[in-house]
Amino acid sequence: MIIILLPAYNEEESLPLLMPKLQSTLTGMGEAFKIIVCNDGSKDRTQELLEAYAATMPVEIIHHKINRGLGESARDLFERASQLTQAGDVIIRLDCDDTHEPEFIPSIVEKVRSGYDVVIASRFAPGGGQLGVSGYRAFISRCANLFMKVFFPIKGLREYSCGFRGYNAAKIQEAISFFGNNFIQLKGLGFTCTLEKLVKLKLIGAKFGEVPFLLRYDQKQSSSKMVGSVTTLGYLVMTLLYHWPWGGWRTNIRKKHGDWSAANDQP
Ligand SMILES: Nc1nc2c(ncn2[C@@H]2O[C@H](COP(=O)(O)OP(=O)(O)OP(=O)(O)O)[C@@H](O)[C@H]2O)c(=O)[nH]1
Ligand SMILES: [Mg+2]
Repeated sequence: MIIILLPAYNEEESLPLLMPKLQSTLTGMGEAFKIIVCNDGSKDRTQELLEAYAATMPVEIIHHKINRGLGESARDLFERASQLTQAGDVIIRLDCDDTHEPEFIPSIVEKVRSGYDVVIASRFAPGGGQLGVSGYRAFISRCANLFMKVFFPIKGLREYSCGFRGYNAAKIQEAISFFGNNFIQLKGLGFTCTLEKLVKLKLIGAKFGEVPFLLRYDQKQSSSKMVGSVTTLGYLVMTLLYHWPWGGWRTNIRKKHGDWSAANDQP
């Protein structure tokens, strides 16, 4: 089975574009699928639209009355997915602002099934790229990825910040049972949770890979919800928590988790 996870906040313009593409791609793959959407206190017609899709597609809605942020939503989505999945299943998380094209899902699923625990849709892999991204934003994104590569090096990875990824469901179940409430710990710090998941999975010996991906920023309908200052603060907090010499994540979790692979800890 393929489980699709969508965090959604005020996405009434994008959902009518994304959902039909998701349906046709997933149906074409000839495998059972389920789409779990977290509608995080949207103030527009997101909930109404999702209820209409749920009548004709295998869509499950997690509804937060109040906007709780991407971290809380990711916690709910991944916990729900880990309850539903079995060994061999693949979890795909993508944005629903119509910049992540579902056409990349089959290559991600194939790579996960070939033995990778985390497969990232990568703008920086050969054959990848981005359309419609301003020079300034592309520069900021490059700097953020460079920062992540220096402080959280993961072998074979060039793309750290893109949320379009596939996960081996069994590894997510392992992560949730190992970390419990702390798999996604940094909740109130903007989009830091996207990097935290990678770091936590690295610490339990996950194998990482990438597939080339074209970010369609030219198709973006909704306004950006990324608050750069809060997310940057989150990255700094996480860097301290990870590298802190006395009981930081790196030393503590390495000690506790026998399978931690030093081979992952290289650029
Ligand atoms: N559940 C939830 N989802 C959110 C929240 N903020 C953003 N999202 C969703 O997370 C995804 C990423 O948000 P975006 O605004 O596209 O952020 P980004 O891709 O980092 O940057 P831009 O595309 O430039 O805006 C989208 O699917 C949003 O709907 C939130 O507070 N809660
Ligand atoms: Mg986006």
